[in-house]
Amino acid sequence: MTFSKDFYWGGAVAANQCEGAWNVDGRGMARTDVTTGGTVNTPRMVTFIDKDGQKQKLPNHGFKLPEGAHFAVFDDELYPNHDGIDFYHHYKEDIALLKEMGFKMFRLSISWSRIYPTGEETEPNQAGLDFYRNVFTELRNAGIEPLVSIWHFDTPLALEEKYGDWQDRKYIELYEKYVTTIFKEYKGLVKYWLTFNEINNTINFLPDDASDEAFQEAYQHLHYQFVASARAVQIGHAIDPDYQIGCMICGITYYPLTSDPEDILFNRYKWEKGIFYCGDVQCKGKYPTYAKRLWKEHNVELDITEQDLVELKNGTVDLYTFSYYMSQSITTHKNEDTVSGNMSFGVRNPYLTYSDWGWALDPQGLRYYLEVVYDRYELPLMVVENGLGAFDTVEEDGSIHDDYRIDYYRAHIKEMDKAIEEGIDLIGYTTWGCIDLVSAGTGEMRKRYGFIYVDKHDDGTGTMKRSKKDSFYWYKKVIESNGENL
Ligand code: BGP
Repeated sequence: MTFSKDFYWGGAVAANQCEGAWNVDGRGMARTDVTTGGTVNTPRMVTFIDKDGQKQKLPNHGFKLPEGAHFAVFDDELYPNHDGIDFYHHYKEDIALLKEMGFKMFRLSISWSRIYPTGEETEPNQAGLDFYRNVFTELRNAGIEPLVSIWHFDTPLALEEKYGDWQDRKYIELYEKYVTTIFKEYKGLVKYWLTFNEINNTINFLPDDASDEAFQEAYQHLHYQFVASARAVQIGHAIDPDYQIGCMICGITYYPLTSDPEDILFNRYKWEKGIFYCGDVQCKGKYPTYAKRLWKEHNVELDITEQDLVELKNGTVDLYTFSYYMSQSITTHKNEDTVSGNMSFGVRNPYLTYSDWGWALDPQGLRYYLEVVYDRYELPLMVVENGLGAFDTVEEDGSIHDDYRIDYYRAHIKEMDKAIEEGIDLIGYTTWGCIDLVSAGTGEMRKRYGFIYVDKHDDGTGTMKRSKKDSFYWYKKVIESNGENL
């Protein structure tokens, strides 16, 4: 095996999906707090009061608050994120379990609205700062390096209501204030930071036939996030030159379904729009040549200042990190053999099998992705999400035999091993949802990823008790043997 002795084995979670405690200790509401539960077949909804004072719900994906409306929580709806798995009150117990598995790194996110409840206060919320200080200290004491996502989909709700979804330049200075606070506060406790989780989702999950207006908003949203990210890198390095600050891209490996040159070109453009556009700006510090083509396609005209371009240039990231769950096959041909499930838009690849949620199981796609992005950026890489969302069965004696999950990880780790063997500088692997948590895409608990089971169910019941699945013992051995014992 090729993993270096200081390879960061670990796992990952996000505040909005695990913390719960959504309205305690001065935390403000976040965008994710107005999202109801869904299932693989029914979308998550966003709840709000319309301009006539009526209760309304609309699908989360592509949601835009209508004129004169404001967000609201309705008592008769279930909001799984409100409880999460109550990591807020269980973090000591959870970190002890991660330590037992031998974790070297734990990826988690800070909830912006715990630090600045509406995003616009001048002073941060002390209780929020204390919570993360306690968590990071607990991790350090357990010998686990924190990897901190600064934004994981949970913009303070007050900002979103006032300025839309990153549709205002004001966001840049508010994000700067937030990152300055946390970079100073956690100096010496945290070294690795990620500016925006899956930043490319904004453009990648927009359907090709969306309106010009939707594309205009998506590209503008991204531009403000790019500048905010670049400012964060500069601020972070000024506060602590040792800070390692990364981008985080939703990594999907796209394949052309046929050898028709139209498909080959379509596939190339898919990579450019969906994957490279964000990585290129964040790693190379400038918009790529093909950006002009992408903007022109939808008559996009962006608010970009000369100073913004300077910021992008000066704020390139130190690391390229990404999530990887699946590949997708795409074609320009009419093809009815599509895959249903959440976030899987592709046509069926006859050479692959699919998860219960319709995600293509493709470990080789991970190696392909690693090779492509390393060649392009030559930056240290981390796979910061990877995993199998599956139904788990608790046996009478409490055991959980999740061999399917073990097989999934084994196959992906083997491909990472090959990539390292080739010379790719892969420095870490944090598996997604190492403790069961609420699904971001569907809001379900039954879509479980963890090595650690949490007794929490989709109807809101459960004791929150933690228990170890078979994969817990397996991953412990993998880490102990530094990837030898698979
Ligand atoms: C990524 C997100 C995570 C996460 C994961 C799995 O898109 O960064 O927050 O949840 O996907 O997706 P899901 O929860 O829909 O299974």
